Amino acid sequence: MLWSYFLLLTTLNISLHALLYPAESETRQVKSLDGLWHFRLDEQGVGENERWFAQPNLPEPTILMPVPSSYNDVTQNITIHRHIGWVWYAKDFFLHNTAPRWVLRFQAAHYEIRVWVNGHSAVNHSGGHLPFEADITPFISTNKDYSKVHIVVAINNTLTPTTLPPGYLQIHSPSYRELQTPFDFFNYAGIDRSVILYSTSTAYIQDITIDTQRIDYDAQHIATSAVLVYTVTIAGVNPINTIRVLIELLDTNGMIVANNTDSHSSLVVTKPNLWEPCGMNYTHPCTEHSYLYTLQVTLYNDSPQMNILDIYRIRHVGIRTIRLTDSKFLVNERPFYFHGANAHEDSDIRGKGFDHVILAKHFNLYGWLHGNSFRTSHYPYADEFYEMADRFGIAIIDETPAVGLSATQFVSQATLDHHIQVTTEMINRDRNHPSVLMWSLANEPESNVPSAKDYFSALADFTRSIAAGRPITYVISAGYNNDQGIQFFDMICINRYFGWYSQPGRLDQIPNLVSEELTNWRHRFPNKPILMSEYGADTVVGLHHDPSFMFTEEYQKDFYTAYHGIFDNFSSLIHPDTGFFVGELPWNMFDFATDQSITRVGGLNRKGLFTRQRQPKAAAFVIKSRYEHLESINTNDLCNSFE
Ligand code: BDP
Repeated sequence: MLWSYFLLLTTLNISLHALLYPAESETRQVKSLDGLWHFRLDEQGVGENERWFAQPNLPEPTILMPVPSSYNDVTQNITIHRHIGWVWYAKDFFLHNTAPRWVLRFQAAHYEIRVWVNGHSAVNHSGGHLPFEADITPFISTNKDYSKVHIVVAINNTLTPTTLPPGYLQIHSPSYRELQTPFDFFNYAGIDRSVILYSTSTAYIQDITIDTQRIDYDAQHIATSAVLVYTVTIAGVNPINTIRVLIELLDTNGMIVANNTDSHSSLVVTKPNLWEPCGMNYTHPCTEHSYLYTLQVTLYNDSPQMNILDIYRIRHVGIRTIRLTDSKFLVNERPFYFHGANAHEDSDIRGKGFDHVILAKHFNLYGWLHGNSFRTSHYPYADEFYEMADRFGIAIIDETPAVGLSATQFVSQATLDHHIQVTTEMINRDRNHPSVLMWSLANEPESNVPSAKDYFSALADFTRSIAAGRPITYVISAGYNNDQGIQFFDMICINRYFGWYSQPGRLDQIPNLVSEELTNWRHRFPNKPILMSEYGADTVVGLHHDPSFMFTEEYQKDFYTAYHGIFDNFSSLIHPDTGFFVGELPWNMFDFATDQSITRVGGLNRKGLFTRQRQPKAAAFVIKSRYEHLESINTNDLCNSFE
């Protein structure tokens, strides 16, 4: 069956608007609802029938639970750790009636969510990892100076064959229920990102998109001008011609470098400062900042007074282009080489809970490692990661939560619908971040089965129409000769574990196997650049053996070194004329939590270059010195070859 994505779009009611990050301005107030919330399990799943949302307090027993955080590892209670099903959260606060419109925003919660405000159903959402919000103005009293607000949230972490990621509930006995997850990370749940209340005026800026359309260069490859195209969407006003809009682009000194008064048009910037990815010899180190402009959008009343109604600023506008040739990944028309590491949102106690300490450490460690890129394996991360990546010039491959797809999913219309929905939500949220260089639509699907062909063809067709100038890919574990879907995508990203899952202990086998693998993929797809999107070995910190044995720090070092020589043979950086290999992303930057199993000692995947506490293993120093070397490779002489 050939899926018709046009039909899907019309029938699906996909939200085509981004949810602008809640930012304070002269016209917008932002209030954090983070902190301790009341929390309880609902093991029998009775809360909704018993109308817990309509009661002044959740029925006891409740405990206090931090938000944001996954709830699983905060207590000493194994029942909470491994709970499958509904949990409830509640919080009370006062809201001063200082604005005409209040929006309650969840940066993410996992997985199925219902929200009530003062007893009214405010919003339902399916899927972790992406924001959702509700205008709660109708539910708060406006006849006083303040309102008392009672929020109740019910969350169910049960994954099903049609959720993303999928999951399979096994009921072995009434006391032994198990959620089988076809992916290798713990299914953390709860309100794991911030909860925010923000205000807008009645007429407000609903959405902004901004993309670099072109950059012109002089003979020295210095940018002489750039054209940015943008769209501003306005809501809450009728008729629209009573409103005026002013769009201004500000440099880092706050000087206006371009402006316009159309809601959908372009900005021309002369002598632009480009956003550059870090860690290339022609750019900056990953500890220093890339150039970011601010886009300021102001909404006025079309009256002689020109009253300001709303102001919104995007502070991370980067001027840069992306283009793929058949063998290179070009950023600003220069070859870019991904040398970073994959990660997970994962840390002690918090699980997948967002935390500024973990965020700052994340980027400090990429800076230390000279790591210029990461993939948001295996789901979109918190917005703050993208803002930091924009700032430092760290490249992101932004990934949907479609991990663990098998033949069952490829024949499910519900899965495809949800995959399209989640891809749309991710692109809408992240498209204005210059750091996002590529969309990855799935990790290791069972793409060798025949039904994968139509599924990925439909998904690629749909995504191309909204890709905002980025190439699209998915990450492959299937073989070069049997993958059915990547033909519809732009880049080949392969995960390979020679010397670990295959040929265990045989480091000597790695070079030939890697070489054969890259050659075979190239032979089948001579027009698509190739990236090693995962490779790695579990390593117990402090375990040593000479000669190197699996799980020791020596083995992890030797494992990586065995791959690197071959990468260099095919590198598009080292061999500008013949190379087609555009990057390497070890698995993983940090040890991370998984289900308990006989292959995961202490419930951790230990392939981190760093421990879960962010301390380096010996291999981190090997990777660091390799990346310092890659960063020093002179590509200046290449800069004009692609114009
Ligand atoms: C890869 C998966 C990744 C796993 C890794 C591993 O993409 O999610 O964590 O294997 O087993 O195949 O370490």
